[in-house]
Amino acid sequence: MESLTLEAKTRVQELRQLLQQASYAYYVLDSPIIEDAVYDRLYRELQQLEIQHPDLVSRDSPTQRVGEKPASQFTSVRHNVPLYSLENAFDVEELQIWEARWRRQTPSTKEVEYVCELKIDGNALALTYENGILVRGATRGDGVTGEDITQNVRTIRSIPLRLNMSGLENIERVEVRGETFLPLDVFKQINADRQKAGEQLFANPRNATAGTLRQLDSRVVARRRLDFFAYTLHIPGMDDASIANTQWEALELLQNMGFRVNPKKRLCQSLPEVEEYYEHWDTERLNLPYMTDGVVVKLNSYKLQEQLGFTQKFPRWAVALKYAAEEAPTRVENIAVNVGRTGALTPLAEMRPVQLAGTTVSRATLHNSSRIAQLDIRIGDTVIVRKAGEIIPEVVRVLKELRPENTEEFVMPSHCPVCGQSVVRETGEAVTRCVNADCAAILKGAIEHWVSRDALDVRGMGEKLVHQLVDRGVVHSVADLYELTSEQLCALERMGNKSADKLVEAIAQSKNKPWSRVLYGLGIRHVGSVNAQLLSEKFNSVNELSGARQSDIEGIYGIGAEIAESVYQWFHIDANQKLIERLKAAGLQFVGEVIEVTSLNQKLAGKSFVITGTLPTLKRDEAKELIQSCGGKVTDSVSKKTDYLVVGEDAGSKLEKAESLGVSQLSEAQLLELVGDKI
Ligand code: 1X8
Repeated sequence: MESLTLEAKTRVQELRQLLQQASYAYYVLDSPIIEDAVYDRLYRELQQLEIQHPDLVSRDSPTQRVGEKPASQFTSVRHNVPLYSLENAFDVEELQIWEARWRRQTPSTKEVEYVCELKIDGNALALTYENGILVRGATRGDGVTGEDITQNVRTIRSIPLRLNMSGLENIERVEVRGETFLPLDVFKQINADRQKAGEQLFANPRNATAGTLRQLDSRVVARRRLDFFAYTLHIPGMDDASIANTQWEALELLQNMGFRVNPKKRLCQSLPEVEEYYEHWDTERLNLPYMTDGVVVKLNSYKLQEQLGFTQKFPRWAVALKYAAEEAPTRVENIAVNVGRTGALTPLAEMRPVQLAGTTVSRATLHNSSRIAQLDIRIGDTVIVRKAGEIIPEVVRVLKELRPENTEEFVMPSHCPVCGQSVVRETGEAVTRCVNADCAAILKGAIEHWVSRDALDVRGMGEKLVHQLVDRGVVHSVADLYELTSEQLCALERMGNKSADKLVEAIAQSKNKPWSRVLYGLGIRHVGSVNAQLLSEKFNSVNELSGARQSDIEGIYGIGAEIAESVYQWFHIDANQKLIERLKAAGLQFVGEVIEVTSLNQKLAGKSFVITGTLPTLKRDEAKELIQSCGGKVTDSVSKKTDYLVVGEDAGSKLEKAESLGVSQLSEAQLLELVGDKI
């Protein structure tokens, strides 16, 4: 028995070490060293041993991350070192004022170094380690006291349960501060699940993180995949120069101890360099898989930090340089209804204009009536609007505390606001549609799509012009475009002889566009440019596609049942067949060019690729063309069917997705090697 226990003990230690290394490689370094399945097997072996030998269970065992039964409440804890908040600067000018101020305080200081780090939009955590073991995790609270959420913190995979203390063996206590956050894809998934379950949605990832941290049931927390970046290290006696002299060194130390430190940090030698960093990340941060709301600028030297000290609220040696808000409150003055190309009725909030991320916003999409009901948005409400990247602004939530008495609920109209015909909402669908093929709104949308860049690319045919043509009854179908004369166009507002001639020419030019573009231009539901390409390759003419069975269409790699059904049905509507006949007569391309095997190099045949990030030499289109010319397929999103992810600089969420699915990655150089002598 004795020796059996000893054997078990050795094995347990071995397993823990291996699992800990594997999990560090996976969660902190982003570079797995063993297969998931192998990890699972070793993990289960450890779990079994711990069940058989309960005395061997220890706090730092990888099995202790799964969460425990619900706590009844959290207890308050006083922080060993208070957590300060940061003073905000909202532009470069305020940053300069900040520098001038600290310089006045230490007039003899000349050249300095600044550490720039991204300001993660999450929740601060204070972690305490004793003899290298995590003993406490607490929320920031008011900075002096927070809540003990150790059980929950243990479930965060990128927080080490045991630190690498080599070189720090004599240190008893370590305090680490950092930001915990939900990656954007996890946030979206959580909200999608909540929507399905009819639960209230989280307004943003930070609220979702806060909500998760305050979960009393740490098993729920464990499922939510929180992540963590460490940024501050406190060691009693830290001023001992043998440990660290600067913030930059502290970040390195944190990394060596086993923490994830945000890799986008930069050591700057002057304020203009800081400004450059701030401007660079203003746009680049939108490609990151997590939310950031500014840049934290710190004086690198601990000695200087100590000299400057703290005000009542903030350290004088650091500042948060924030980006323009992407969320703002405003009031809904009306809810209008827009009718799109597919006939979908989209409610639009018309709001009091508000500054958002540098632009004025006065309208936001409300998506559909279920979403309005779910958020309970009424005309007269004060709402929070958000703009994320290039996406159209949207309403995130209602400030119900500010709701006046006379608000008005929105009712989806029973008739199309454009053509007046009855609208349809199919059971199980969120969308209400106008199904009148002659509806002016649908026609306008269809023409705008037809002339758009990725379709027939008719230059000079903008939205205003299309509206005039439809409103004046000059055009009733995209086919009518090909009968337009210069004289007809001249009669329109702001249209001279010359531009009219040019436009007629541009329309004529579109007849040379290939069959795949024509197919895309038809605007069949679910047929975007990628699917149009796939379909046009399989069916070399409209006649072939039109005569295909639904199962033939669905047989194409990358085309699912929903798409196939939509295509099949579209071609079985009389009006659509008539449209094709007219467009054929006008001279548009409904037959593909015979695809010669331009390259005997079909090394990528049957392989599916996704491209992400900026490649060192090839433009994205060039890489795509190269892959296609070698028989490979390029799609926009990573799935289990993806064979390779071609990765460039600053790759975003696609890379994470690929990693989680175990999709192979290629650099540009590896791609070029794969296609060999092709170029
Ligand atoms: C808050 C944050 C800091 C950092 C990143 N994200 C934050 N939200 C950082 O220093 N890298 S520092 C900080 C604070 O001191 N309140």
